[in-house]
Amino acid sequence: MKKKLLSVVICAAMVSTLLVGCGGKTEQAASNDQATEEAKADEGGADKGGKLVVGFAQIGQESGWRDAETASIQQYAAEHPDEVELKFADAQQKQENQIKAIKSFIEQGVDVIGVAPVVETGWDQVFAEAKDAGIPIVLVDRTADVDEDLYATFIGSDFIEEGKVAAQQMAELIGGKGKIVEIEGTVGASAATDRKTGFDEEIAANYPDIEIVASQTGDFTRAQGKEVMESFLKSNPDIVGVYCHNDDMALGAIEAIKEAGKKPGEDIVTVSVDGIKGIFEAMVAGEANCTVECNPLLGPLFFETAQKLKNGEEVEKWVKSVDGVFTSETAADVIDERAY
Ligand code: GZL
Repeated sequence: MKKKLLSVVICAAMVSTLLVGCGGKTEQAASNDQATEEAKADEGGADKGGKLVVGFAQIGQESGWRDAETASIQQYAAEHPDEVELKFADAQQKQENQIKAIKSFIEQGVDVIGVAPVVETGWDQVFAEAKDAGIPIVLVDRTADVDEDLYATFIGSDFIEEGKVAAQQMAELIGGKGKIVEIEGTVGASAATDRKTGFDEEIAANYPDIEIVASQTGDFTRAQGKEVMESFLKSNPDIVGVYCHNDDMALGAIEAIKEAGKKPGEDIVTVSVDGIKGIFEAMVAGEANCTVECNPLLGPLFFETAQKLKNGEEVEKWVKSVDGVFTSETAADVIDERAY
């Protein structure tokens, strides 16, 4: 239907040009020519009509953070219907579904493709297809292990820094000594790999009396975070802290700690990443201790960046999010102003 509309617009523009006759063209005819040329430039592509048409291949709904990011992207599109058209795909945590979505966006001839790569590897071919089609790829909230010329930019946080800050917070909470455990994010995801690197290297370099006695993936979900913590508590009854690569897993770990008859936030302190509302509620309740923020509200930045790319403007290779750190000391003061 949209393609038909586009061809009608092109025909109408051409007919009006012809009606003016072969002599000097009126201003209207000239502007119709321009419209025809622009429409032709878009021929075979999505119905753009000057609109920014983007495809976004989202990972899924594994965490509160992910839901907040999805809402931010969809809300921006809903609030700017005359400027942007969003084609959104939820991959249910499967890379093959993200790849299928990207291929479909390429066939539809979108202007820009956004993707939150569920894992770092396996993207070279489909990104090369997008490049061959002249469609820039924007990596959002996770990076991919590909040549830099296969994507336009990465919009997201510094996960290594997040891990380093989490280690410093943990050390402060346990007085620089004791046995702790680590619950990792999705295996192969840049956010997990780098948060682990940042944390483990900081502990090894500066806190010789802190021992990470166990580390295992909880796949960024609350349910798996609880399961992993249950097993950790059985095999390590003397741990004093748990570091989780996201708040959802920390909330699961807190449930497990309580069911084991211990006090989360006191007997076992918690440090996690994201800054979702649920962890602020746990900190206010005294059951969690610290969250390192990772801003998910990337919708506006994503569309602004996509528009720059459509306009042929240069963009930074890494558009870094600005993140804060929040503890149980200040949680009650800020919880009401939290946007996610
Ligand atoms: C971080 C993002 C991570 C969040 C998790 O940019 O990729 O994925 O920290 C989410 O909550 O699952």
